[in-house]
Amino acid sequence: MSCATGEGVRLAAADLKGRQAVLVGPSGAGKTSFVRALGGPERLKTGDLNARTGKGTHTTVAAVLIPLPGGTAIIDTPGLRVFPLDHIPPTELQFCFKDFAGLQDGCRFRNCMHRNEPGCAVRDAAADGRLSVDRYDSYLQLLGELSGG
Ligand SMILES: Nc1nc2c(ncn2[C@@H]2O[C@H](COP(=O)(O)OP(=O)(O)O)[C@@H](O)[C@H]2O)c(=O)[nH]1
Ligand SMILES: [Mg+2]
Ligand SMILES: [Zn+2]
Repeated sequence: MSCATGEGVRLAAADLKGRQAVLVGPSGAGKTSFVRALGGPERLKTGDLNARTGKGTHTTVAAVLIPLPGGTAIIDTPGLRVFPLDHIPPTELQFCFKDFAGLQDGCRFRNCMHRNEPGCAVRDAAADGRLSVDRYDSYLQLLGELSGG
């Protein structure tokens, strides 16, 4: 859809009618423009396109709930460059990976972190294709970040 041409805006508005929705996405994606296109208040600030990058500039500073005509409520959020996960304890990160479910039961150690422990069923699953290697790598990378290294 495009807020500049109006293409798709009515379709999206119909989808949202009477519902409560949250807009998330990178800064400059056009979230606030979309809220305005739906009939949100003019005072909502949209960013000017950065002349160099052609991307929008960051203007929404906090999440705000905006009631719209027709019973729709929309929550506009500031564009997030990073989505912090540091509220997740490293030992619980594995449970955020739904495709790990059931695999953990096969690990030799009950408190296995699925890194380089012997007898790790999650690592085995990634090795023989039952688990996506990309997903396993994402897990290891996030785990490294959460463990501060
Ligand atoms: N070409 C084009 N520009 C858009 C569209 N939607 C938003 N913009 C422009 O992109 C910039 C950032 O928009 P904004 O709504 O502030 O993005 P936000 O950071 O996601 O809230 C502004 O200059 C908008 O005018 C669109 O559909 N097409
Ligand atoms: Mg915005
Ligand atoms: Zn394991």
